[in-house]
This record gives sequence, structure tokens and C-alpha cells, in this order.
Amino acid sequence: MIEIEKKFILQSDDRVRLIAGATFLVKKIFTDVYYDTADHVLTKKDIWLRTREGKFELKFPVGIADRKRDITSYDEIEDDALIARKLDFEIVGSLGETLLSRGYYPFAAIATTRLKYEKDEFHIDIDDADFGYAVSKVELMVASEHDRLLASQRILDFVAAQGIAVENGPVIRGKVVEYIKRNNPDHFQALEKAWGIEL
Ligand code: V4E
Repeated sequence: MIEIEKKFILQSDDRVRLIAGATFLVKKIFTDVYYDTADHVLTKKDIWLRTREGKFELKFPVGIADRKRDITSYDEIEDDALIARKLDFEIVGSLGETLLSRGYYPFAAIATTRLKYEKDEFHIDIDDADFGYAVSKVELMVASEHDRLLASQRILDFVAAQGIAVENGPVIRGKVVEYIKRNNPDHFQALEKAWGIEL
């Protein structure tokens, strides 16, 4: 199964609408620390290396990337040895030590409070990041790559049916991209250049 997600920036009224009739699942609070080299070798390729609550995770795009329409799918590896293999090196000592010795450094630390809900087959995450940025996500699981466009449209239809007017305009920045925009303009420009879009 592949997870298709769309992000939304919602005002508080719209938050209430989005979760109307949905079942509250859980509240989670977690801290992510993102790593990259000084010349942003990973993030320029849309590859995201982080620890979440101290455990390494690597997210990378799969299938046909369509960043402009925000329907790129990502795969995730959580095993340290597999992460090292994907990044083309062997672990010496721990993954953390190896990363530092190879020039990968933390560039962002973000604490998130996440409220999770579900309604029918839609999963809803309402995230509040500690640097004053809130972003919501609606996710749908689909069987294959071919269902991506359809799933993306079904998410938009679901959100509209909840009474939310979605602008079909600007790219919605995820938490890390927003963090980079606010804290590291050089890194942000490098991403826009590498991805060929205005973020
Ligand atoms: C995939 C991605 C990044 C990695 C972090 O993913 P994100 O979904 O933003 O964070 P989070 O905390 O919700 O992760 P989860 O809990 O779902 O694992 S950072 C940027 N991207 C992709 C991306 C993109 N290509 N373009 C824009 C404008 N934003 C985000």
C-alpha cells in the first residue's frame, strides 16, 4: 500500500470543520532532528534524514515525483544499516558517529504536537510545530502508483465536503521546508533551484 497525503494550512474554524464527525485517535509529541551536509546533498534530492525521538529515519521519493502538485510519494527506512547502505557508506561505530565523520550535521530541530483523527478511510493529522507553524495533513492509502492522482482528488473532495474552501494555488510547505525558509535562506534558495519550483 502507498500513502498519499495532502497538506493544508488551516485557520482554527477550518480545523474544527476538518475533524467534524471524525474519531480522535491519539495525541503525540515528538522531536525531529534533521541532518544534511553543508552543501545540502540530501535535501536537494528531496531526501530527508532525521532522528525522531532519537531513532534514525530516512524518507526518500518513490515513483514519479510531482512536487509542484504536492503528490510525491515517499518511502521510509528505519533500520540504521539500511539507511547507511542507501547513503552509500558502511557504519563505523554508530550511525550517528558515522554521519558526523562523513560531514552530515543537524540543521533543524523541530518539536511537534500531533493530534491524529480518522474519518472513513481518511487519516487526519493536525500538527503544531514549536516554531509557530501549524500544518494539517489528510492521508489515504492506495494499492498502487496508478491510483495516486485519483487519491489526491478524493482527498480534495473529502476536504471540500467537510466545508473547507481549498485554494488551488501555492505550494504548501511542510514543517522542515518552512523551518529552512525562516532560518536558512541559502539552504532554501538551494532547494528552490534544485527542485526547479518556487516554494
Ligand atoms: C517529505 C518531506 C520532508 C520530510 C518530512 O516530512 P513531513 O511530511 O513534512 O514531516 P512529518 O513530520 O509530517 O513526517 P511524518 O510524520 O509524516 O513522517 S521535508 C519535505 N518533504 C517534502 C516536501 C516537498 N517536497 N515540498 C514541500 C513544499 N514540502 C515538503
